[in-house]
Amino acid sequence: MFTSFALWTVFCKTIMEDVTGAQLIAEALKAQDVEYMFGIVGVPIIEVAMAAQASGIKYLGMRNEQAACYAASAVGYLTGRPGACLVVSGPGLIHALGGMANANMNCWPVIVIGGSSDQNQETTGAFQEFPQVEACRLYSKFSARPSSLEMIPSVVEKAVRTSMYGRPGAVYVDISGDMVNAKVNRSKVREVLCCPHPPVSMADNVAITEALTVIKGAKRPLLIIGKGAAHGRAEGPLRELVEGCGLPFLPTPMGKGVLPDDHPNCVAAARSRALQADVVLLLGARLNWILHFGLPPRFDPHVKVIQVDLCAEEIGNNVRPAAALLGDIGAVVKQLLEQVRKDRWKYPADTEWWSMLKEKMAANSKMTKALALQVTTPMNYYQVFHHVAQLLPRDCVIVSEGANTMDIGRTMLHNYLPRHRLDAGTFGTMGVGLGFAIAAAAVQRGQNTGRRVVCIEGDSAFGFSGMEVETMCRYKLPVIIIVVNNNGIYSGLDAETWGTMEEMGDLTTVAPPVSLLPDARYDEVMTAFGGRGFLVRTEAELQSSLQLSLQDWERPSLLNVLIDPSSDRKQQEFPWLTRSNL
Ligand SMILES: Cc1ncc(C[n+]2csc(CCOP(=O)(O)OP(=O)(O)O)c2C)c(N)n1
Ligand SMILES: *[C@@H]1O[C@H](CO)[C@@H](O)[C@H](O)[C@H]1NC(C)=O
Ligand SMILES: [Mg+2]
Repeated sequence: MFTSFALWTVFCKTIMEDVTGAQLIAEALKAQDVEYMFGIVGVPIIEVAMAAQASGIKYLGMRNEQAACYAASAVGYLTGRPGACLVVSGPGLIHALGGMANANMNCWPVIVIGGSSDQNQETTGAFQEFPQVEACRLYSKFSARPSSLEMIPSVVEKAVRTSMYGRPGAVYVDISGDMVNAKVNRSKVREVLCCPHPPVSMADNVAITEALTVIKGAKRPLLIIGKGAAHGRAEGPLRELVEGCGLPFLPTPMGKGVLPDDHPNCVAAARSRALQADVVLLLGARLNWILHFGLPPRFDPHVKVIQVDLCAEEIGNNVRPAAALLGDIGAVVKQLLEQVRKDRWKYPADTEWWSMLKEKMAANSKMTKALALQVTTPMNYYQVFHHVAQLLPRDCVIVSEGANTMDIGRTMLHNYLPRHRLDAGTFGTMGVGLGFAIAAAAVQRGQNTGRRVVCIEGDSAFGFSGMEVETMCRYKLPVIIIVVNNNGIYSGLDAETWGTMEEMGDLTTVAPPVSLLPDARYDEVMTAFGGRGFLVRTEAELQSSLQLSLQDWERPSLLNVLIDPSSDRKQQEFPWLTRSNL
């Protein structure tokens, strides 16, 4: 009796009381199932962060808005609902633009909430005044300021919905300083329900029939699995299609793990060869620079592409498809499956194409193994990744960025689960790693998965958001950062050669632009905040420090792995097209 009376009182109070703009924003985000907010507070949005916490949203204070926005977008990719990024006016918002652009390029949902100067000071040179709604247009799918407090819940709902529906991306909601603390009677604010997951669309049946005719006529078929398939959670039907039809598949960098990298049909180890397919079933991947635009010499000039994409505007980019299947990846794959099951069609296992692919894979892995099994100090990239790969748990989330570090790591570190690889992505952005790792660690902890987040960084890549190690220490996120340290961007100088530079003249005129300080102690950045830091020079040190880090669930670790600054990768087949300067 008493309990229900107490609840009744609370209920009356909540509908009668006045609410602030800050509360409305926070409650609207919560109502839209936004679980995480990353940001940096200041005037005018401190109250928004506090209201978010009061509404039950987890707030993570970051050290730069760029990293905050990277983190919020990674939550969007990992959970399917956007994370929120909260920023102050002017420079705070400008810092977040990098994260919005990256999210838009990757097609990941994220909602940015920006405070702005008071409306009655617009055009007067107000503190941090900037045309924020206009500025965000180029970096988002939707950018608006609610016209009144009453409109906040519906504008937030529209923003969240827009970030998820169609091709996902970044959205921006502006809130002026005066709106943050202004009040309105709650009874005047219309309640807006949580927007459901995007409705599922399916391909035209005629196009499905066309696609099947092309697939069945293929001599050298290949499935390419992109991160659109990962985002669309298409792993179940995709596995059935690959296994049921006996087709070889190649994942794009973040398509890795949709099907496990050690699946017998995965031909990633013969990538160049596989791209010579005569029929490509393109699933949630774009024919952009990562896939060499679908053009020769990397692709067969007569390749028939069956393009499966959620986004109509993507169809036909660079290559006109032989069949265009517009729709949700999982749903379209199910449509294809239904047809191939009817005819019991299967690509034979004893074709020339399969033997060619298998031969090439064996040769490539032999070459990689030889590099990995060298025992030299300083180590090379292959040695480092070989030992890391042996110790990483199968279910860990791998975050990776750098040039050589990311490229070589991508081939040597396997993913076994979908959405467990986060990297520089479509936009090739350096500096994303620590924000992504923080987001992934928060999500894993929130879902109680017991899964580890391992962040493998080039020394240059690490520097972009290095101060976020403090964030990891503050929230006790047990991320393991491995800095593969070659003293520079792509390559560097050893300490001795660097020493001679100073004798050659002013360092700003003689030091190679790729150089970074030799043997920099990135491990001490981590120990400065109470995390574990390790300086690693040998294979034994690498193994023991990684094992110790994996046992510690209380705090983050950083392994500063000093490698040969001139260590490079194996010869590529098309060196003039290998954009290692990604
Ligand atoms: C935001 C941004 N700035 C600059 C670049 C250019 N860039 C490409 S890779 C890279 C860093 C590569 O060095 P490192 O992370 O140390 O990896 P390594 O190749 O040395 O292993 C840079 C600066 C970029 N991709 N993104
Ligand atoms: C809000 O509006 C309701 C309904 O009109 C009214 O009963 C209540 O007193 C108002 N609350 C305040 C704080 O003005
Ligand atoms: Mg480097």
